Amino acid sequence: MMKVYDFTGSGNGYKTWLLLQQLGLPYERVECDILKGETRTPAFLKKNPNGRIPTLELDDGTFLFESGAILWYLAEGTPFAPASRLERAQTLQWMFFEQYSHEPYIAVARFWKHFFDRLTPQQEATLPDIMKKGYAALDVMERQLAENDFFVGGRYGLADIALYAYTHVAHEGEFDLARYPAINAWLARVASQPGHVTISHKH
Ligand SMILES: N[C@@H](CCC(=O)N[C@@H](CS)C(=O)NCC(=O)O)C(=O)O
Repeated sequence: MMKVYDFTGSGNGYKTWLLLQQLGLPYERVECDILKGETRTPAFLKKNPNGRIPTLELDDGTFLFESGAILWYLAEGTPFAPASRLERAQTLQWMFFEQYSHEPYIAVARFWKHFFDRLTPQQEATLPDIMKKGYAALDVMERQLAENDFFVGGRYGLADIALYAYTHVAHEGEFDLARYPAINAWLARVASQPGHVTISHKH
C-alpha cells in the first residue's frame, strides 16, 4: 500500500491525500512532526533529500516528493488530469503559479500564525510583504474565477486541488476572503465534489 508522509494541518500534505481519497485509492498515512525536525533526520533524508512532507512511498519502495509531482503521478490517466496537450499545460501553469506566487505567501503566513503563539521579530518584519504578495495571488485567482467555474477546462481537476489546499485555510493566516466572491463560490464548488474530505479529516 502507498504511504503518505504527512504533517497534521499541512496544506501540501492535504493535496495528496485529498486526491487519494477522491480516487478511492488505499494509502497509509505516516505522521512526521516537522516542528520536531522529523523530516530532517538522516533516515528521512534518504526518502526525500529535501527533508519535507508530503513524500509519497510507492508500492515498490520508490519515493516521490513535491506535492505537485505527487498529484500529477496519482492523477495520470484519470479525469483529474486533462487529456489534451493545452489543458495539461494549463494545469501545470496554475500548479506552478500556486508554488511560486501563492503557497510561499499564503501558506507561510498561515504557518506562522496558526502553528506558533507569537512571531519572531524577523517574521514580524517580513509579514507585511508576505501578506501583500498573498493578496496579489488571491487577486489573480479572483480574476480567473470571475469568468470560470474551475481553473482549467471548466472541470474540477488538479489545478483546483493544488490551489484549494491553502486558499480554503487562508483565513488562518488572517487573509480576509470576504472581498473575493468568485473565490468563495469556487471554494464551495470544490468542497461539493464527490469524495471531498476536509483538511481535518480523521484517517
Ligand atoms: N514545494 C513543496 C513544499 C513542501 C513543504 O514546504 N513542506 C513543509 C510542510 S507544508 C515541510 O515539510 N517543512 C518541514 C521542513 O522544511 O523541515 C511541496 O509542494 O511539496
